[in-house]
Amino acid sequence: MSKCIGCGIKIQSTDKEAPGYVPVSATVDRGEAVYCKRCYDVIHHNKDYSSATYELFNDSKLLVNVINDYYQKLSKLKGEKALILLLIDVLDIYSGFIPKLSEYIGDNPVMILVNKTDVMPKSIKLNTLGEKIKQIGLNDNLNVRDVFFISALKQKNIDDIIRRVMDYFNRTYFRGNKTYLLGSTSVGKSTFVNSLLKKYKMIDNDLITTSYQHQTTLDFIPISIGTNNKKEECFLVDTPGYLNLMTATTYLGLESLKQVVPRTFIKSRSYQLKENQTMFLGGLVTLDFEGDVNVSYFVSNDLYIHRTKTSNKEELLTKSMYKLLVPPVDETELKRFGEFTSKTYTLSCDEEFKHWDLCIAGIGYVHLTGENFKVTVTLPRTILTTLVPNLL
Ligand SMILES: Nc1nc2c(ncn2[C@@H]2O[C@H](COP(=O)(O)OP(=O)(O)OP(=O)(O)O)[C@@H](O)[C@H]2O)c(=O)[nH]1
Ligand SMILES: [Mg+2]
Repeated sequence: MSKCIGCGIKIQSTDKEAPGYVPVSATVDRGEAVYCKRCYDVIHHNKDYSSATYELFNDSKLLVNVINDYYQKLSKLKGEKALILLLIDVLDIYSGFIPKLSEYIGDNPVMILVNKTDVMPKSIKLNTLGEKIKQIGLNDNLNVRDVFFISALKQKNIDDIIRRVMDYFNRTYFRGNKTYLLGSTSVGKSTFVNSLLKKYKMIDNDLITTSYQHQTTLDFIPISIGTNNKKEECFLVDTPGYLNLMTATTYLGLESLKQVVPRTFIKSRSYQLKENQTMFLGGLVTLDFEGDVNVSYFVSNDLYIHRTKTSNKEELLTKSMYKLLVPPVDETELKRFGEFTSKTYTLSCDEEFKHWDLCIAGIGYVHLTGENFKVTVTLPRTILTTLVPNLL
């Protein structure tokens, strides 16, 4: 049974609405790559298929099945000698690690590719981020060898990676001939494969289907990328994304994704706050400040930021939710996130802790400086927030 080259799913001709559908007339083997109807519709008509993901949040059994299915696919890697490229979104470094990954890949070497760096302002020191990211990987028992900062979309630093991959392949002790691209959904794995193939002139147009919607790649897609010094064929394998439940983007509809996922490089927005001010990131995150504090947001330029006196907060929330304060665009989207939670941090800056950075998974970074201040962060419980000193 052949597979769709766009998403990796097995081709079928019985259910028009299910992934993998190709009319019988088109399944005749002409030696060409076959795209299923879902991929065709996404590539040519930018079709919205996100309802499949959002239905999962109404049915916990379906959600568990999807997660189990992911690990079932990953279990093919158990015991295999391979090189792992783990993609992490630069706006999502803490939640981007796949839970329990080391149980599946053992001590195979891992190269971490921090993707989408094209959106980060030049002022951000990526080296400090790199050290943190390596440490998170090591703490997760991954055999992290290198951390690269890349842009799959803009083909930034792709050369360094392919050189390192071929280096692994050519070492005699490295017997496996597969490199697996792993990571959360929408982190840019398939974009990376397309970029690499285009850069080395193996293709002119994208081969694998990519989209800002989630769960685009549905099964493993092995791509031949050359031979090692024993003339064995080497494969780069694109894989389905892990459905990351700790990042905001997983729960957002297409309209909201356009506002939250940066499309161009981020222009940081800075505010000097005095006593008891509240700031909203759309209607998803509320930050209540006490004391004098300088705040800079490294989030999408299209994400609405609003500032008000804390005493006006509740009234504004009631009046402006789904209108001014978006996302969420409506109650259905809000409900996908489940309950909200608040956490208060009492912070000060000095010689040692020059500033603090709050990482909000999938949304970005909030950079805080002040002598003594408090910040209360209210957001959906499921979104991972991490506060670290001197990160950016
Ligand atoms: N700004 C920016 N966007 C990127 C980059 N790489 C990928 N994207 C965008 O991220 C979205 C997801 O990309 P995909 O390549 O489909 O992601 P994936 O990891 O294969 O996703 P799944 O197949 O769902 O697991 C698309 O809209 C891409 O254009 C990058 O380097 N920079
Ligand atoms: Mg993909």
